[in-house]
Amino acid sequence: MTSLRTLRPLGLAALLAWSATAGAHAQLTRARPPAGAATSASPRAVTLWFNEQPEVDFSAIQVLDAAGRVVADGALARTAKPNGLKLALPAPLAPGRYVVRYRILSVDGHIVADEYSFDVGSGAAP
Ligand SMILES: [Cu+2]
Repeated sequence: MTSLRTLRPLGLAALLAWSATAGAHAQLTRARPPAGAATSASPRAVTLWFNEQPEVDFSAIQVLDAAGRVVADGALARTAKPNGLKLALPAPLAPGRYVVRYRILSVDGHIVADEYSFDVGSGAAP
């Protein structure tokens, strides 16, 4: 990325104004497992893709069980495909409902946070 110091003040202001009006926050475009999914077996990882590359060092993904306990929360890896972040699960997930909670830093400096749920095991209690 071009150093901000090389931008003249007017250019920087214009850039920031453009970012604001363009709504340049990162947005979730794809997830595995996806929101609302019912997987027959535990996934090995949770992977989220965005419309731009999040700052991996300033982003977090957590997986919580139905009781709200954090079952996965660790270092993220970039995916081979662009704009993805991957959280490996330390152990297989028992059948049940899980929440994926994420908080990522967009390249425009804004924090984007959201969550969704998925089920492991067919016939998981709602
Ligand atoms: Cu933004």
